[in-house]
Amino acid sequence: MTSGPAATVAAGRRHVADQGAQWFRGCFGRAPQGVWLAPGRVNLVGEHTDYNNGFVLPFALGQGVAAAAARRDDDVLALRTRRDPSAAADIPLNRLRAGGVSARDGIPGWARYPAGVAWALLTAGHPVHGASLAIDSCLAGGAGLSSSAALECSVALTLTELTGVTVPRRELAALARRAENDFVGVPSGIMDQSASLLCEAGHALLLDCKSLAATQVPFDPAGAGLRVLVIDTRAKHELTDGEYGSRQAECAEAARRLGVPSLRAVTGADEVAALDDPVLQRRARHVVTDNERVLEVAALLRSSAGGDAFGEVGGLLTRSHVSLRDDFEVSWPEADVAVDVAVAAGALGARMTGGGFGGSAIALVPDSAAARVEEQIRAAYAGRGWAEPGFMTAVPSGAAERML
Ligand code: GAF
Repeated sequence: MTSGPAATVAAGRRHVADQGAQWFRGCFGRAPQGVWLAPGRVNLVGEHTDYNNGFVLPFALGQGVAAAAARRDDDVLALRTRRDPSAAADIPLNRLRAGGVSARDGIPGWARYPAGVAWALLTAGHPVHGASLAIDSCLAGGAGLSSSAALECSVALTLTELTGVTVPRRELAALARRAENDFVGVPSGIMDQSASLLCEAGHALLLDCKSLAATQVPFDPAGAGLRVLVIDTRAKHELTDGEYGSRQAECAEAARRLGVPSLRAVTGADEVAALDDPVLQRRARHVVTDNERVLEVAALLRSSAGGDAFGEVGGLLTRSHVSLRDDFEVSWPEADVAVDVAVAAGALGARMTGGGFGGSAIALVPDSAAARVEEQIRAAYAGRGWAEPGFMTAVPSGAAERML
């Protein structure tokens, strides 16, 4: 029998898929035709760079969202979630076809994501059949681990496979993002959906968000006696609260004033000195330097498949956090404390991950220091009267897949 992190991930995914199938039977009184699971992600480095046409380096988690589903004859999308059984939605597909963005009115918050995916597929000219979907998840919501994109991607795969159409995964990622931007109304970039649909086990995904070229970069912390510790800071994160959108607007304004199509075109941090607004200068400096850090981390991982290079990788992660804290100003006190304490307790590096203002931090930690890092972060939180943080080891895992 195989053991180790990959086997644990496979067993965990199987468990949530089985649970989803059971939940489907309870909701709809029959067996599902299949169960599809899409993972959340951790972003190793490259934050707020995706919507600036830059570079990102996420990897897929073992944990994700499962959609158990079967076709229906009545052209209705019937949506249920085990997280909130009372928030059921039965949506006629012709309402989505005709209604565009206003079709979301009256649909419960969580169900806008799957409804938006059906809307995006239909709008792009792909057929969508009526279907019953029962959603289950082993990924914490609001922890900055991309549970929304996991939901979108599980539904995108479910609806296309149930209908028997093959949509290339990059196009599916773009459609899932469109659902989130134009139907749900959250202005996210392309990173999370790409990670959920394109990552490979044992790798991080180097994504050029301008050309959309995706390269698998070997990433095996366990092989080097390390782990990526995810610290759920318990500060809830929401992309809809306006700060994310205002950072996008500032980046667009900085690019406009620099006379470039996007901040991707700025290749040296000294070029941002031409901006006389100090806030725009800081925002741009973060984007330019984080793009550089992504390429440096990817090169280090490739050069020695991790091994000796992890010390340098750690340093780059911590510098990314400092840049997000001081220049981009999207970190939050619980993340800053987690990062400082992790590094002082023996982590090679640490940073917030995801959009910011709440959610999770990550730390690259030697196995021998993991217990100490956790203990000291716990103590630092308790000393400040904060809620106890959550910990898990993130295993670089494969993309969305059919489970049953
Ligand atoms: C969120 C968004 F959804 C991503 O597109 C990305 O911008 C990220 O924040 C910040 O790097 O996860």
